[in-house]
Order: sequence, then C-alpha cells, then structure tokens
Amino acid sequence: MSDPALLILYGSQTGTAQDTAQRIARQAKRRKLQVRTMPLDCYNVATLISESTVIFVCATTGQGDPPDNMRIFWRFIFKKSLPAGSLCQLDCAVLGLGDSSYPKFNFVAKKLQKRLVQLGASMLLPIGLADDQHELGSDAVIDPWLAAFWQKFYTLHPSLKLILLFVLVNQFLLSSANPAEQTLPSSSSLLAKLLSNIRVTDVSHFQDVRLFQFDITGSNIEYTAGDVVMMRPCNAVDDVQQFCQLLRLDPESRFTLRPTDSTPGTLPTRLLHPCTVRHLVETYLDIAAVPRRSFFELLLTFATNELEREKLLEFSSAAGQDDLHAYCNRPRRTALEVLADFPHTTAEIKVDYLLDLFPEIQPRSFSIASSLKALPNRLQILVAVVSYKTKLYKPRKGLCSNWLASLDPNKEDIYVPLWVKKGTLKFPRDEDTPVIMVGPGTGVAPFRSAIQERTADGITGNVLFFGCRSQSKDFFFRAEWEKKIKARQLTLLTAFSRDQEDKVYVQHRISENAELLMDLITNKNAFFYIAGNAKEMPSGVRDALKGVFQQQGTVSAEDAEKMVNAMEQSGRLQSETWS
Ligand code: 2AM
Repeated sequence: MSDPALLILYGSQTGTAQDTAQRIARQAKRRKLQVRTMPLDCYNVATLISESTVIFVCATTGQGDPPDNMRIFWRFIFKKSLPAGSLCQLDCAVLGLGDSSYPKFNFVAKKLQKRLVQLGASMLLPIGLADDQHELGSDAVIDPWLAAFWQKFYTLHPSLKLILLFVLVNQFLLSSANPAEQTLPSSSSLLAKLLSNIRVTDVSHFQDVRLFQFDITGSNIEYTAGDVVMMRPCNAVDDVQQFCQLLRLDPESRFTLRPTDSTPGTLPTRLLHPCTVRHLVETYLDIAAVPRRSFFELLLTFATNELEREKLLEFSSAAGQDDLHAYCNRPRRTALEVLADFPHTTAEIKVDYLLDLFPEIQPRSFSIASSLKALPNRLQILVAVVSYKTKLYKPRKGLCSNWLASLDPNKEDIYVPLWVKKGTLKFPRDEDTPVIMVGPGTGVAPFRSAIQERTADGITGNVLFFGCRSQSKDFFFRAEWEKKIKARQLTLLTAFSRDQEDKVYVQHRISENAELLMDLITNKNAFFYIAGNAKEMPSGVRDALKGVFQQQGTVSAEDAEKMVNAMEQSGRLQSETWS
C-alpha cells in the first residue's frame, strides 16, 4: 500500500451511521490524511477497484434491510457477474450499527463483509458490531473498534506520523449574504395542505392520539395499503428562540453556504439560499435530539471557562463515558439542554460550525391510515403524541408528534412537505385471500388503510384483532368498524386491556379464536399481519399463533415454530413494528 488516502462510505437511515462516518473523517483529517466521506449511493461503485483503504459504516433497518441511501450499491455489489477476485487490491473495514432487540441484528454489515471477502477484499480488522441496546450506547463498540483501526492503519503506513494537534474541521462556511440571491432547487416532496388535526382519544385518557388529514390533490402521489409517508418535523418556536439567545445569534440574520472541501454530496440542498438563522435552526438543526459523543468533542474546542472545559474534557474522554451516559442518554437530555448547561462555551460557538455540531433533522415515517379508494386525494395518519417522564424536571417530548400536534389548520393555512415510500407490508391483490390483521393501539393504522382499500374493492375476508386500554377511551375508528361489521365486510375481535381486573391482550383473543384462524390459514391461505409499537407484543402474538397451530393441528412446539417461520418466509406472515 502506497497511498494513504482513506475513503469512508456509509449507509445511513436515521443519521447515526452518517454521524459516525463524519466523526471518523474528522479523526482522519486531524491525522492529516486525505479523506473522502459519502453515502454509498453517491459513490461510483465501479471505481472501488482502484481504491486502497475503505471503511464501510452501515446501519441495518428494523426489518434487516439496507438503508435507503445504499440500495443501489447493495444491488450492484451482489451482482452474480462480479468476478471473485475483483477487489483483491482493497483493504477495508466494516462497522455495523444495529440494535440487538431486533432479530436481524447488524444483518447488513455482516452480509456486506461476507460479500467483500468473497470478492477478494482484505479485512484490516474484525467487523465492529455496535449495538444501540448496549447500556453505554453504540460508542461502547465504536470507540475501541476505531482505536484498533487506527493502530492497524499506522502499522500499514509506518511513514505517517501521528499528529496530535486538534484541528477543527468544518465542512461548511456560513457567511453573511445579501438577500437578493436565488433559492436553491427545493426537494421533490409535495407541500400538502393540512386539513384536520383531531384528537381521537377521550380527553380524560392519558394518551393524546391524533388523526391528521392532508390534501394531496394535484400531486402524483399514488399510495396503496401498507405504504408509509415521510415528513420532517421542525423545532418548537420556543426552542429556536432559546437556542438563538444562548448562541447570541440574531434569528433574522442571513447567510449563504459554501463548501470548504470538495467532498461531493454533502452540501445541504434543501435550505433556502440565502437563509435566515431562524430558518436554519427551525427546519434543519437537530437540537432536540440527545447529542452524541462527537458533539461534546466539538463543543470542547470552544470552551474557555475552566469549569466547563474540565467537564467537557471528561465527557469527551474514554474514561468519562459512564458519566456522560448518566448525564445525557439515561435522562434523554436534549442538545439544547446541554447548551444551556454550558452557557459560557455555547456563547463562544462560531456560526460557521453549526452544521458540524448538529446533525440534520431526519424525516420520520408514519404508516398511512387511509386509502385513496375510500378517500380520494386524501392522506391520513394516526399519531400518538409522545411525552414521557425521566428524572429530569421537564417531560421528554417526541419532536415530530408534538410538532404535528401543535399545527392548527383552523387558525392558518398549513402546508407540510411530505413524500410517500413503499412500506414493508404488502397485501394480497386477489379477492379470495383473506387477511388476518393484529394491530393494537396505533398499530391499527396500516390495517385501516387495507380495510378501506379492500372493502372498496368488494373484498370481505378481513379479520382485525384490535387492542386498546378501554372501550370508552381509546377505541379508535369504532363507528367506522361498526358500519363495516354490519355490511359483513369485517370481523373485529377486540381486547380492552384495562376494562376488567385482569389484562386482556390481542394474543388472548387469538388463542380464543384458534379454530377460526386455523381454518383461514390452512384452508383459505390467509395472510397474517402484525403491526404496533409494544415491545413484547409482536413476540407474544407469534407465540399465540404457534399455540393455534399446536392446538388445532396437534403438532409439536417445534413443528408449530417451523410453520410460523415458513409463513414468514413465503410472505404470508408480515410485521411492521416500531418502538
Ligand atoms: P396495557 O397498556 O394495558 O398494558 C395498545 O397500547 C394496547 O396494547 C394496550 O391495551 C396495551 O395494554 C396493549 N399491550 C401492552 N403490552 C402488550 C403486549 N405485550 N402484548 C399485547 N398487547 C400489549
């Protein structure tokens, strides 16, 4: 190896892999290495054969699929026509970011590593498998893995001297601008008018769940049941104001963006040009998320106050990670709250570094809860407004659900940028195939879409297991279901968990209706669906389904498990779960 240039390619869904890749790039730049960082799909894969050292940082999505920004690469790299030794000049390292509470933990990184080896690439070190579930967060794996990587890198390039000087690397320069400049091309998403924002749980109920309706007239959006809609929340007005005060920024001042290095694909295109500080903070900077360790490392470079500097130094060091976790991750402290805890340092932050300090607000996905066949030109979503307590005084609030809940279409016209993506749930098209759907709570959303779509097509084989706490408080869409039941288009089985002494869950109803389910699945080839956000619900439902097979088919537990797995493999058992 003669060329010490480093290429970092990432596949990122929620921004964590991107953040990690950029952190590695900063470390590389501090070492005065030539480094390029980009999403896998922005990279011309055909040139991989001429690279020397590549780090792949890849997330795995909940269902074991690659992130959206590495799908083209994924298809290419698995082409059968690629010759076995085609990457034999390549030294690489694979870092996977995953969550061990999902069955396909770090599946993408593992599969990628296997494929790279098959194509002849040499691995510089064993694969790193970071886990969100680790009590110290994914850095517990990433930090030692990176240390091992640099050690290996320096043994391969002994001529390189380690440069310990910390050089702050900023990707973007913000400079004041005159307002006459043009707007950058906006993204291709639709600005959909919000028509209604209605609470669907009783006011006395602990949880605020909303049904939002958007007008998509004039767009070419054509969604079907199972699809999801993506939207990006904005920061709360009060948070934006506090942020500007802490950083001593005038929210109305304007700037333009210029890249400071030649890495393609990193300049944000969806910001106005020129842009006000308010617009940047409100729509782009993720100040409401729990900050990552790299945030503290960068913050440290602005510290002049001795006390704050000491604390930031500790949080940036390997030895301080337990304390950082206790301060930040466990109570889910937001970046804005951290800034307020370090006021002297925050006041020193240079505006040029905002885009290095804060990741971009990531889009959130929601299962679409309506069907175009029942509601032409409309799109509805069912959203639980997230708020929970930690040991911090203020309750924690989900950014997107609270932002949506704050929008009042009766007061002013509100337009929300959104776009639609194919979801993981696919429903059979032929009218003879019944569907069994298990969707407690907001998990019912994709099934409402499917039921609306199927009944509009005259399909009547629809069985829904719905669970909520109380018949009178959070039984969403009750009147709609009653109409469908009357019209013999729907069989509804409900589990109201708290209307009686003992908990009743959807799985209990599944066991009670074993005969019906067995008949639908074995004689009528029914499809079976699970959706929802309770952590243990999906496995509870699978177990209940196994119980149905054991009891009705008089098979062993092992065979029942095989039957469930076979259904899943053939696409007749599908699930979409979220936490
Ligand atoms: P609970 O809150 O009374 O425990 C929607 O959230 C419904 O899902 C509620 O009735 C909730 O009941 C229920 N639920 C909670 N955990 C569950 C689990 N493991 N399996 C099935 N349903 C569950």
